[in-house]
Amino acid sequence: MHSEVKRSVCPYDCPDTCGLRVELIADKAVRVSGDPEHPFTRGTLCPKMAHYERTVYSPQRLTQPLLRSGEKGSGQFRAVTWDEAIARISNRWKELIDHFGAETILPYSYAGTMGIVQRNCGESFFNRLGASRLARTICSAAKGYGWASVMGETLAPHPDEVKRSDLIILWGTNALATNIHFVRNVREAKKHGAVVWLVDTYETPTAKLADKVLCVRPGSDGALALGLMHILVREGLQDQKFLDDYVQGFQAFRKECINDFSPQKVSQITGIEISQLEELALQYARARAPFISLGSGLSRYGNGAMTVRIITCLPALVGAWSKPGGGLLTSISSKVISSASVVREDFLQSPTRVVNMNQLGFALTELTNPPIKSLYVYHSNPAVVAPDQNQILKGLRREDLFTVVHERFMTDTARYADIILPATSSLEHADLYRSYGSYVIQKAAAVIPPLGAAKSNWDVFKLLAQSMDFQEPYFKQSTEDLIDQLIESSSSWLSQEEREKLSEGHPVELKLPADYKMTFRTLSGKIELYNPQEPDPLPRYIEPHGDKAPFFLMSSPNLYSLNSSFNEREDLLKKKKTAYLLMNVEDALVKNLNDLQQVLAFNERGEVKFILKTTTKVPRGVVVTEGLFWNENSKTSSVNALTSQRLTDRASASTLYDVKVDVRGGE
Ligand SMILES: Nc1nc2c(c(=O)[nH]1)N[C@H]1C(S)=C(S)[C@@H](COP(=O)(O)OP(=O)(O)OC[C@H]3O[C@@H](n4cnc5c(=O)[nH]c(N)nc54)[C@H](O)[C@@H]3O)O[C@H]1N2
Ligand SMILES: Nc1nc2c(c(=O)[nH]1)N[C@H]1C(S)=C(S)[C@@H](COP(=O)(O)OP(=O)(O)OC[C@H]3O[C@@H](n4cnc5c(=O)[nH]c(N)nc54)[C@H](O)[C@@H]3O)O[C@H]1N2
Ligand code: SF4
Ligand SMILES: [Mo]
Repeated sequence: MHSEVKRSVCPYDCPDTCGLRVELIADKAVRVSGDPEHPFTRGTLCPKMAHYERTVYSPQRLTQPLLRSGEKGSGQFRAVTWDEAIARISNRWKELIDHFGAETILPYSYAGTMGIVQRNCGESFFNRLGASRLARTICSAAKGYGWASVMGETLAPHPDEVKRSDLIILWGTNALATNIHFVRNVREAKKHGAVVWLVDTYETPTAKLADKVLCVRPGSDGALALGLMHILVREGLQDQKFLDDYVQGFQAFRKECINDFSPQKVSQITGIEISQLEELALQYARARAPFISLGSGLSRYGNGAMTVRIITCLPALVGAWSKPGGGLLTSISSKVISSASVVREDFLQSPTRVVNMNQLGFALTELTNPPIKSLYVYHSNPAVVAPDQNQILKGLRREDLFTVVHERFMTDTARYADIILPATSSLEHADLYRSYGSYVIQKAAAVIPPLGAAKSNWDVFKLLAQSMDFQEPYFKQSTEDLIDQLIESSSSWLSQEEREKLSEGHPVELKLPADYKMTFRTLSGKIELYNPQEPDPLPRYIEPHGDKAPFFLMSSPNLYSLNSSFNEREDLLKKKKTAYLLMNVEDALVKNLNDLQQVLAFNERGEVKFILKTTTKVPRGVVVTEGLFWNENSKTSSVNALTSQRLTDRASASTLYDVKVDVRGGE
């Protein structure tokens, strides 16, 4: 039979944003592969997306609107038409708005799809409605804040820069699982002799890539960075010319921030041997072009923003920015395409209440004036991914909470819905994608028709707008119209020809100015070790929150899933196996626990079953689990039954790794 190939883009929350080739036979996607013409990902995909068609055509896909017919959470539903589902939602919302005001409605969304339109279009609808707003800070807000407090809006280094580095620090990033195309660049640098250090809380799978591994005590990386800077300044290895010309506040920083972070003190705080501190500091200072790739893990602590702020000072001390191959890459947030035209802040009649997404449990059970009476969840699975699961589930069980979930699958969140709306997969709707790991932008058209009655996020908001009697012509536009406006808004960055290429679905890479790495977009025009805009103008080490329990709990990503996505896939679940808890062999001995026995990790918030794996790759006092499971397939709570709703020092982000537990054997 005749087959054709169309381009698409991976929609998931992953820095790589791979270009896809979708092979179609009679409107059916039969094979998904990498697009060799994509400038960054160049034709390879991760194991999750290599069979994306299995997700798209999964027998578990939701294909029609459903109305709850049993107890909340029982998973019993009956099919209804779209007309009935939408009418029920808008009627209920109108009643609730009359009684409580529109802020009684809380939208909850995050990153099921990273497409600019489908990810953000709900904001325009809820702004117009006057609903509560959601602070979408679960992932990397503190990391972004820490970077910006030193570098402002300076453009991040291109990911190819690392190929020319001779000393690479992979800092709090399990890149072999989460950023595989960047790893390819690191491998290339290694071929040319680069030395790779990994700084993490345990020997992650990425340790395979590293020449040296430093296991740091969770939440103490700020002290580590201060210690490294102390040593290199003690040795007089700072780049004084660079500091004089391009950096604000080095003398004050030297005197007040790094002076008393001696190797002895830092070793005590971080658990790292003095000799290792000295070795890394000297290698970093003497490298021709040192490069740091900074992950988000270390920013998800009570001191997360400050930790990132301190680490971001490091390259300035050695003038890494002026060297081809040097710098620090945390995240690429190109301002080339703004989402303003789909967020429509101008629809807000007055500033509405903001609810933090990391405190959903609190919002559903304790918030008043007005209480949350309706929750609308789309492209997120808060019952599994958000902290303090038990309090969230308590909220979701409330009989008086009207919950609507727009989803592709029967997730743990969807189980608690009063109404479920079926969502399209990325092959069934159009969008425009920018990446946070490269400077490539790409549009993807819909390449197959929607499965069953599934609809895209924007198409549902259009129906809701009509049913809520919104008159704005804005809500009559097609997804294509919105994409065209976004592309148009990039005219100061992209030429006419580039915009045409983009409209036709080709990947387009932003051309960076030759001096972009040395153009510091801060208020002072310099790198701001001293930042007078900050409540504390100089960075200082602060401690993480911690808990009163013996083990720090790391819940890191897994190669075979992405947050709670891909749990629908039998093939990937088989590889992911089960929820293991990795523990140091000596800790297990002291606790009288055996390899592969069932254990319970617990703290004051909850308890979760795991299969114990004893190992020497995890230091004492730390336990690790990799990947999130649906409660339904793991038959236990999500690891987030243990995490807390506490927020970071700045930017109100999550503190998902700043949590301690105890462990015991048992059913
Ligand atoms: N303990 C712990 N918790 C974590 C993390 C961790 O490392 N440890 N990681 C955190 C991080 S970094 C993040 S970013 C968050 C992520 O949290 P979420 O953004 O909630 O991510 P997912 O679990 O992938 O859930 C996305 C859901 O969106 C659905 N979906 C996909 N496409 C569409 C669409 O087009 N429309 C609609 N309506 N639905 C769609 C998918 O089926 C999926 O169920 O989780 C956080 N939670
Ligand atoms: N396969 C796969 N890919 C993914 C995801 C996934 O779940 N699976 N998630 C996606 C998402 S939403 C995101 S945000 C990105 C995240 O990608 P990155 O931000 O690059 O971070 P991760 O690779 O998640 O790794 C976080 C690491 O931080 C470590 N860590 C925790 N606490 C500390 C600490 O105090 N100090 C140090 N030094 N390290 C610490 C953890 O052990 C873990 O190895 O990856 C994306 N890609
Ligand atoms: S999840 Fe990441 S690595 Fe995998 S295909 Fe998507 S963008 Fe590429
Ligand atoms: Mo994330």
